[in-house]
This record gives sequence, C-alpha cells and structure tokens, in this order.
Amino acid sequence: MSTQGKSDLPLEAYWMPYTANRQFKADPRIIVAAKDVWFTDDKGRQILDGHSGLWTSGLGHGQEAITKAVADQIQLLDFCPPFQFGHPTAFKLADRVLQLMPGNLSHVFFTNSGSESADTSLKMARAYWQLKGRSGKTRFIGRQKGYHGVNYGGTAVGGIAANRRVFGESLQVDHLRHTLLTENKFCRGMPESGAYLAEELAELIALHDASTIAAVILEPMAGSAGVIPPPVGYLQRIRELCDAHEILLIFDEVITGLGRCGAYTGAAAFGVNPDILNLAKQITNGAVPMGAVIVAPDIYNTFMDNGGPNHVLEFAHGYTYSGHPVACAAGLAALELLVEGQWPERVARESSFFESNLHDTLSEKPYVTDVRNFGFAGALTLEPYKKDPLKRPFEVAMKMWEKGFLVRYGGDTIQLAPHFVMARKQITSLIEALGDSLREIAD
Ligand code: PXG
Ligand code: PLP
Repeated sequence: MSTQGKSDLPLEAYWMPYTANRQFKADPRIIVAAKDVWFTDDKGRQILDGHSGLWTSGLGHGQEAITKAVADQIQLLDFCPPFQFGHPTAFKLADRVLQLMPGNLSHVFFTNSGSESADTSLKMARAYWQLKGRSGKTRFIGRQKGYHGVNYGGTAVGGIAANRRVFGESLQVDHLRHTLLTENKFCRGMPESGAYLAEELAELIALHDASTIAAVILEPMAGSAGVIPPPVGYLQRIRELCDAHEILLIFDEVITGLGRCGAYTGAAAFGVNPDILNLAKQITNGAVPMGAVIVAPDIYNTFMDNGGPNHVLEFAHGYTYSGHPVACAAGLAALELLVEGQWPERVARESSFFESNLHDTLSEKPYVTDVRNFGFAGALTLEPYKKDPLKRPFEVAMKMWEKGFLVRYGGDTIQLAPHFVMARKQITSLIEALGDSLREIAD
C-alpha cells in the first residue's frame, strides 16, 4: 500500500522537534491512534511500534487503567500550585517511586521531562557543594555520545556533536571517551572489554583536581547514541573513583529506568548505585509528560540542614508543572501495572530471545557494521554513504514505515525498543522486516 498522499492538515505552522521538517512536510507520517503495540496512521494502516513510542511506553499504548486514572484525576483536581501547596497523589507517587529505586535513594523531585531532570540534577549537584562550603566544585564530567536532553545544562554535558556545536559553551565540562570499541563489534549484551576506559576519569581528576569537580553524569547504558551497554566493570570503577574523590555520580536513567534493562533501574541491572538518579518517559508509560530526580539522603539533608529559618525554601528551583496531578495519577497507575505485571522480570527473561533473534537475523545483512543489545534495547550501526552517515538509516526507516513498522533512526544507527509486553512473534516480525528492508535498499 502506498504511504504517499496529500494530507488535509495545515502542516506548515508547526515547527516539529528533532525532525527533518522539509522532508516530513513533503511526505508526512501522521499517526492518529494507538493501542497496545500498534499505531494507526491517517491512511488507516496498522503500524507495529518497534520503539515503544520513543522509549516511553513499554506497557503498550492505551492502557485502560492509566486512561481512567487520568480521567478521574482531571475531573477531581486539574491543577494544584506545586509551590507551597501539595496534593495527595504527588506524595503517593514519590513514595511508590522510591520503593523501586536502588540503594539508599530517599527523596524524589518531580520534573516534566528528561531534559528538565538533567538540568535539575546538575543544579542540585552544584548547590549541594556550595552548601557544604566547597564552592569550587562546579565542573561536570559527561561522556562522548551521552544524551541528557536539550536544555542548556544537558546540552553542555551531552556528547553527541550534532546536538551541541551550534549552541556554544555554557558549563565547564569535560567528556570521558565513549565505550564503543571496535574490538566489541557484534558483542551480545555487555562487552567484556573496555573497563579500562574508566581510568580516563582518574586522568581528568588529575588534570582539574577533585576540588573543582561537582559531578559525573552518565547514562548507565547510552540510549540515544544507539544502545551502548557498559563494559563489564566500567561503572564499578567510575563509582570507586567518584567515592575516592568526593564527586557525585548522577545516572541519567531516562531510558534505562523502570524496566528497559530487565530491572527497575539500570543501576540494579548493572549493580552500581548513583547518588542521583534521573527518570522520565516510562514513569507514566508516556501518557502524560513527567520526569523525576531521586537523591540520596545526604543530598536532601544537606539542603534541609542549611535552609535557614523554617519558612525559607531550601532549593530555589521547581517547575509550574512539577508533580502535576494528572501526571502523578498516570504515574501511579503506570507503576502499579509495571509491578503487578512483573514486566521488568519478563524483559529480563525474554532478553536472550530478543538478543539472539536480533544478532542471528541482522548481523550479516547489507550495510550492517555492528549490532548491540541489552534488555529490550537493540541497535544497528549502518555503513555510511560517502560523506553522509545519516542517509542510510533514514532510507531503512522509511522502508520500514512503508511496510508498516515504526523504528527509530538517529545518527548512523537504527534503534529497536520492543514493548515489555510485545509477543515473541511480533518481535520476530519486526526484526525480519528490518532484515528485508536492508536487503531491499541494497538492491
Ligand atoms: N536523558 C536521556 C538519557 C534521554 O534518553 C533525555 C535525557 C531527555 O528527555 P526529554 O523527555 O526531555 O526528551 C533523554 C531522551 C532516541 C531519542 O532517538 C531519545 C531521547 C530523546 C530523543 C531521541 O533514542 N531520549
Ligand atoms: N517564563 C515566565 C515568564 C514564567 O512566568 C515562568 C513560570 O512562571 C516560566 C518561564 C517557567 O515556566 P515553567 O515553570 O512551566 O517551567
């Protein structure tokens, strides 16, 4: 069936985010409905969602318990000022989130997105050291290929060149080398080799001195850059160095959090606990925008202990929509489903099926130069056209859309993120369609 055809929509006014606007408006891909693992497009076609929305909706779309919780909440309390006032659902959700968090993480600050979580966590880290009387600790360390959203702090610590270079410098940041090593190509799950790259942190500490460094921020497994699982032992060594030098460790778990890695957090999956852990996306199953920053007791207590008189606020930060009642209701319902259905456990059990299917079907296909996976996340790197690494993934994704499958393409990669609830035969059909698409663009 042709996917081409004029749209009746007024396409011009909307400046679309992270989108090739000119190409899209010439050949629009309009989604009008979603249920379970399926989208419906404006031609009435059923599209298998191979990316859980945008890593957001692992439980499947249109979950009735979430829809109902949202409807009930909006009728009861559509808005509550979050500054100096509170509503029950925010406290309940914070408490529920904590039960799923690793280590001693103890307090939850709500945001509306992963980008806001990133900037909130960076501001917390700097303010924490100020309050401790260590005001020189202001620098941050990120990692090449890291993604921490699009606000200024997240852009500065991020390490995807195309997302940074036109925006100028803002924070003082150094970047660890990424862990995408040639020797690990086609590795299944976590690579055995590469923990030595954590020693770069020791070198940066020697260069700047720990007295100038506030925090290291990392995705435990890089997501947007195309699924880069950490080498065995790498995160452990980063944690040791942070402890030895009194540097906070922030895990950006916007993708890895709440099931994708076959555990409630990447921290739990990889066995390393951060001081600050950022969530978004899956916290409401994508139904309502929301993010969260979860901190260790020492961080919260440092703010409380240095807050001055009781009527003075301890952290001059917050969003109009922090802990929005409708988002909190969606979050409570989504976490209830996640836990009741034991979906992270299913991801852990089924990840070897996904892994072998992905590697066995796609490793030898045209243009595939690498395949990587962990949990229910997988990516291919494709051989670039001369001077244009972006074009081939675009062509493959368009071929997939024609066939009735949605996959994410970014940089020189194609990314797959099956829903936690996706049936084996649907996973197989997604991966086979990708293999066919690669063969067809090669013809
Ligand atoms: N941190 C991480 C680790 C993310 O993956 C953000 C922060 C920003 O979240 P918001 O909600 O502000 O977008 C993200 C978002 C991709 C892709 O292609 C992934 C994201 C965003 C856009 C594209 O994988 N993740
Ligand atoms: N800009 C102006 C003029 C505002 O009044 C506000 C919030 O009151 C903001 C930006 C920040 O908006 P938000 O709290 O939704 O991030």
